[in-house]
Amino acid sequence: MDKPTLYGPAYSTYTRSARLALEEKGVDYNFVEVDFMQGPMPDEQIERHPFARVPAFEHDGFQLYEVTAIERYVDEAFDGPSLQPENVQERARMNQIISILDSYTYSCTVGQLVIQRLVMPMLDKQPDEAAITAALPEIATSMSTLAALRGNNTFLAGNQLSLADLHFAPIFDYFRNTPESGPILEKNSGLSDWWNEMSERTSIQKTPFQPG
Ligand SMILES: N[C@@H](CCC(=O)N[C@@H](CS)C(=O)NCC(=O)O)C(=O)O
Repeated sequence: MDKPTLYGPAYSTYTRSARLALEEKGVDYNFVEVDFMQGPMPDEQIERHPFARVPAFEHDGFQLYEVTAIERYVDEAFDGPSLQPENVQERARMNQIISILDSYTYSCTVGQLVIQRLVMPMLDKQPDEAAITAALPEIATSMSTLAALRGNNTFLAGNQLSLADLHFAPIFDYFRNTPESGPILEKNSGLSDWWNEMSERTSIQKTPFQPG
């Protein structure tokens, strides 16, 4: 079988989630950087992903996009530790958390706060403070909900690492670097404990947001 290939920028949260799954499984893969920050989404990427998003994935001629589909494929197609719990309730919790992240958390946390607070200054643009203020209530709800669902477990869906952790970690890694995270994490210290555990993992350390 060929080595799989992942297409996307290192700075993308969803690309990093797919990389984390590949790293945790111990899969040897090609990583092709695709930039959409300095210009429009490249045509080659739109051929791979008709909705002009990242990441995209290819394995043995099989092409796939949508990050949760990629994560599950990686978990199921390759040897290595399972990233989806056997226990049906833990698996349902994992699926619930991934759905929360995609439906609510990503857009307010990355789409609003991170873009405005961290990315706009890098592009020499002013952050939209009103957009940040408007995003904060849903971010607070997201973080308190995720902390409560984790409870006293080591990981988000139980005591086994799962795709829920890999889906959230890149979002959290940006979030924790915004000043707005301080008061929210003070109230949800379980998420900081979770990150302390996650940040020790080789997969996290091997997938920095800056290509290198
Ligand atoms: N539903 C897609 C969402 C992917 C997505 O939104 N990726 C972001 C980067 S993390 C992106 O491509 N942004 C480019 C844009 O919105 O123009 C998936 O699950 O893969």
